[in-house]
Amino acid sequence: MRQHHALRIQRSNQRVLDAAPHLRVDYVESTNLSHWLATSATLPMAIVSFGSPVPASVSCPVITLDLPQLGNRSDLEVWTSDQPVTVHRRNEFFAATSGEMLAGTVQLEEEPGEGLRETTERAYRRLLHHIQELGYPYLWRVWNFFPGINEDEQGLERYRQFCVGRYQALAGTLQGFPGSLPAGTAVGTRSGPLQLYVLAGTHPAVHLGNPRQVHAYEYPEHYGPRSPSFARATLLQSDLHTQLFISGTASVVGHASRHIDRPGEQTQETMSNLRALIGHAADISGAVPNLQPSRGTFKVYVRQPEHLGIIQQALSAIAPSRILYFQGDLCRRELLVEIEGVVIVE
Ligand code: 3EB
Repeated sequence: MRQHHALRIQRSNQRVLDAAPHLRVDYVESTNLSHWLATSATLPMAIVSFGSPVPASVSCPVITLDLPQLGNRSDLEVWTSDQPVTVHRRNEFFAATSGEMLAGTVQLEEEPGEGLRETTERAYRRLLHHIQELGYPYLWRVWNFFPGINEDEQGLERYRQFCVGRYQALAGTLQGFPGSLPAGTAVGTRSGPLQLYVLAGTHPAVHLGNPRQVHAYEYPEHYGPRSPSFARATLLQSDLHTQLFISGTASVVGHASRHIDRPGEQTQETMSNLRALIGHAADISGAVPNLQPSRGTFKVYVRQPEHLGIIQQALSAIAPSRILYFQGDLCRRELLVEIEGVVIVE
């Protein structure tokens, strides 16, 4: 377990602050962003937009995904820190650091004559290079977005091409691979470049498997020539609390997809997976499991917008303000719903 950080005196106002920064994830109605930031005690590290505009005055990395939000809402995902933030720009790489954590993004167009596999390998190599150079070599959480995820590219589905490129960049470079792989999400957008964004740190986090699932990085070859390089969740422990970053989680038990063509049942199975994962995380961190959604935030990717109602119904235990729904394509054709989140385990 990590030690508590030394207390630090801030000269300006003589307040005593803990030097360990804490990441907050909030969903903010897009028209309310300026007011929210102006009145927040925390500083922006990154903003994820699902199509709504972000004021140009925002100086942190902004990632805009062509991922339509469902349910007549227009939210931004806002990551903030309770400690000072510095931004770093390096061509295609843009990051913010705060103490021991980094939020960064690499966005690469797929060049003509280059396959998604090569673009992905290039993106990951650049990402690793830049985070290592800045002193934040440990991947804590990764998100991946690109269009046409289920389309064929030169005889292999684009998701599988992506998996090969990611594997090629990480397997030889990431110390401790595959046990050091972070929690991940990979979702298909309607359009846009390959977009990666990450949370990384100066020290390692703890990466977990799901007791109900095979590690994705040990999926049999049937699912693609290189298995997907991600953990089921990442635990970040600090003096304040323990945060569990949960990967995109679907109706997969063992390694098999369950409940083909049944969005309601897929959602229930996914919730069983989430409960098992959170219970496992609580065991490992010695905490009491708290799936009380009041302390968590969730994003739900829905393949077919007409399934929104039945999926929402299956998730009615989670407070609506803590859960966002998007139309996104998922990495197996038969998967209709995928849920990721950040939960406080205490
Ligand atoms: C699964 O369990 C669903 O390739 O990074 C979920 C989260 C999935 C992340 C990835 C894939 C990824 O296999 C698919």
